[in-house]
Amino acid sequence: MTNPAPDLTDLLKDAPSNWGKWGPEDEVGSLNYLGPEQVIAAAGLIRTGKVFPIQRLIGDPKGDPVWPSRKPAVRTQLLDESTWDSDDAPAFPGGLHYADDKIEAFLQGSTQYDALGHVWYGGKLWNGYDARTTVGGMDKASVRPIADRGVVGRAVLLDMARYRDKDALGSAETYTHEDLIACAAQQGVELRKRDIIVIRTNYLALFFELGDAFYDDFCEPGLQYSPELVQWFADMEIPNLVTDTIANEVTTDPDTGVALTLHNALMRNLGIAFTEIVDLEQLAADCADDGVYEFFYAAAPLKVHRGSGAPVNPIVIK
Ligand code: UVW
Repeated sequence: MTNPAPDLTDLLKDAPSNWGKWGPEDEVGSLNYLGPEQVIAAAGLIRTGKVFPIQRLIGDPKGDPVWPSRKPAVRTQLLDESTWDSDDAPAFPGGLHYADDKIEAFLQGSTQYDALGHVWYGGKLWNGYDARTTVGGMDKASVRPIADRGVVGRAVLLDMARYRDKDALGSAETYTHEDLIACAAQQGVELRKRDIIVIRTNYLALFFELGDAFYDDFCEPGLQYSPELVQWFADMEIPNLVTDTIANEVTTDPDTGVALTLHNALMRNLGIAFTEIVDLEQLAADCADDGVYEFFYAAAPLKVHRGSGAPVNPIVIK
């Protein structure tokens, strides 16, 4: 018989925490590491003027990869030229016609920022907020404070797929902070304190290849928890982890059997913002071409009152 997965409370009992570091009312955590100094330094990385919006397409006819319990966004057309021909169409002076539509979407479907309070264990969210503050909507550590401040800084792409000489990482494939350091060294880019870390796996290519079968035995590749990895993220004062996978980390830890350990160790405990499901293909091709893996990064999720996450189209400029 296999051992049951340990409880996160036990697994992370000695793990580093940033609770209280920015005061009892803080709701943006390690994003506090990004101030004017980091913004100005990041602006100095703009050299060619090439712009890369890295959001995935909402309503992509090829499909939208989402976490298994979620559904892709549905866009509905409400007004178009055919509507304006009907008798009950609204009428405006001067012959005005226009198109209207709406989307019904999970706030964490497609490319998104997680709120720091999005995941928890032991009844406490980021900064020690009571988990009951999530009932009916997030009263603490929602996505709103992240949206209100925005995220701007130096980012570094770590192309783990190219580093491992693959088109894409495979299901359940893991990597560590030591792999990130080795990947940066191979790419010739320096990893600095307070960098926004952007990791490419190209794993979601499999979703577009397999369709619904992608969700059979779902286990994404990604960072794997270890106390050393969490300490490295804490020591490096990483403000934001951005990846092209749905959940930024290996779905279920192959050693402990625990799901989404790093959501808790990095986001809940250290206050590191998570950005998921970005599309890095054009950016990565450009980086492979010019050998420049550092760049200016700016993002602000949509301002959603009490939201546990929100869609975003981060902009990278080289
Ligand atoms: C969960 O935490 C379940 O999902 P996400 O990938 O949006 O963080």
